[in-house]
Amino acid sequence: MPRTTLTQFLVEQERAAQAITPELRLLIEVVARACKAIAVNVGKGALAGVLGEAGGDNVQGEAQKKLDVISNEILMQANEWGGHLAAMASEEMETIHETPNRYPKGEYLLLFDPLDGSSNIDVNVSVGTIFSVLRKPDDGHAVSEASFLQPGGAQVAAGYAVYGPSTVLVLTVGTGVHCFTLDREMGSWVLTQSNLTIPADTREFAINMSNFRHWAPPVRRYVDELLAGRDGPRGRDFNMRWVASMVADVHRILTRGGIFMYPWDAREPDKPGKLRLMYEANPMAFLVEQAGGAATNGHTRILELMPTKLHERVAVILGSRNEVERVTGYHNEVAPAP
Ligand code: AHM
Ligand code: MG
Repeated sequence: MPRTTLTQFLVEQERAAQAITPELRLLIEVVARACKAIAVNVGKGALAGVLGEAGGDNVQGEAQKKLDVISNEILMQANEWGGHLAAMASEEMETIHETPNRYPKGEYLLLFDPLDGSSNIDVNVSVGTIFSVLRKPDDGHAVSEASFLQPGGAQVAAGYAVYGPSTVLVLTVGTGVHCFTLDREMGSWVLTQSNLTIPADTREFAINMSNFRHWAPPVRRYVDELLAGRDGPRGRDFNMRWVASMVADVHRILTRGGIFMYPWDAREPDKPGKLRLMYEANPMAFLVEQAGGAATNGHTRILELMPTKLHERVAVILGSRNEVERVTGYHNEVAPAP
């Protein structure tokens, strides 16, 4: 069987499915190439002196790791000259980065979390890159932060890479979810699974249980019922997994089902959640819905939320449809969607 590379796949999406423009194809190829470079750096670890803290904080007040900074640089440099982007935004940068005037400007906007799960870097557990692509609004205005403030439903492509035992790239352009594995010898992404589908039911959940006391009653109720197992109202046992890298947790769910939650909690009541809407929740919600799953903030589909700022946070509940609908129902019983 001949192998399908990412390039072939994208050309087919452009030609036959007419799902992408040549510019979007270039954009995705450039992001995928940057992910290869990040994989090389992550893989060298202590040998290249890339582990540990960078010595500063990002815009969210979180300590940056050296690899956060390196990954951000790789994605920025790879993307700014190709002529496909109007601007970029990143978890690691306070404001947007416009394509410099010395390069041609394109019609797309790229958002990314360059290295998600970075608390896992130093302990050699899977980390990854998450990205989301929007079109610059055709409103005659120069690109600005406001150009990025579009609901997740407007994404034209989204994906993530996981730097794990193998390096994978999972992608959607709105025609299902497809998984590519990096052939390290050839240096190419090879299609290894098409049309990933999340089963509607599951017996596996992912949540940071140490926050139990801070959760809202609907989340406590749901998790209590899971923990009660076959003696409780669900009448069956559930298993728990928590990698603390969203990329790895979502990849498991896209592979074999499950529910992932990082719900609102009372630690910082003014923040709706820990995870960021525009470059974590939106791309993952697009992928999960494309695979037949569901993604809400407890009340509303994530893809329908209108962002008000670039680094906005959001509660996230995603994965197997029947479980997500159950938790969302528990929230809406207590208080209907605002
Ligand atoms: P990061 O983007 O700074 O790495 O933070 C996001 C990560 C997610 O990958 C993961 O699901 C979550 O934070 C883990 O949080 P916690 O350490 O509270 O369990
Ligand atoms: Mg992250």
